[in-house]
Amino acid sequence: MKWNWNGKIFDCIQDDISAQSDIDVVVNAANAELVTGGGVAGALHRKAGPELAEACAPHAPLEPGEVVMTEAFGLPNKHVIHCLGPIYGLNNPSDELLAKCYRDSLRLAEEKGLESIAFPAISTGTFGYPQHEAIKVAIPTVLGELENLNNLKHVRFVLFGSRDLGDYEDFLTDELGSS
Ligand code: AR6
Repeated sequence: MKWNWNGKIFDCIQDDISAQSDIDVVVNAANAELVTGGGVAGALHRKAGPELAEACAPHAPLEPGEVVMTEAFGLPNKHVIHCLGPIYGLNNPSDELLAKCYRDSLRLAEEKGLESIAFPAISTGTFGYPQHEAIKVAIPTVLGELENLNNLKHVRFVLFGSRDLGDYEDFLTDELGSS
């Protein structure tokens, strides 16, 4: 589904985050060492190739909530923003750290003059953040921050499962109305 809201475009789709060819910057749900892994990090590093890990190395280790940007190499995007989401119940306060990931990713993209960004559901896989709790942080944080930004015009949420997609669509419809 797709929404137009205050001159910005939001959409959410069920897809692979490493296949977003119409998007300037994709966000990686990274590990602290900024190396390949499972889930989102594995998909992005595999498609980008080994140069991505080389470009990441000087930035490691990340602290929970921290974000950094690199080139995208073999990915069909200009850049990758790597963020370390909180491990649910271990890195506290998890909601504030998760919000920081979304907010600082948007700010970094804006500073770079980028117009479109795609987010996965950060921390909701290996890091154990319940999806219905994470949505309540992710969407309001993005909507609130985007009002302050000029360059960024398009935000995409990329979900892996159909149930996750449905949850995002329901939440965005409640916030923004029918698409
Ligand atoms: N495209 C979009 N979403 C995906 C993809 C994909 N290719 N693969 C999984 N998801 P996770 P985290 C969904 O585990 O919880 C890694 O191993 C998945 O269903 O990738 O932040 C790293 O190395 C889930 O909803 O990220 C770290 O150690 C969401 O993306 C650790 O896991 C996030 O799942 C990071 O854990």
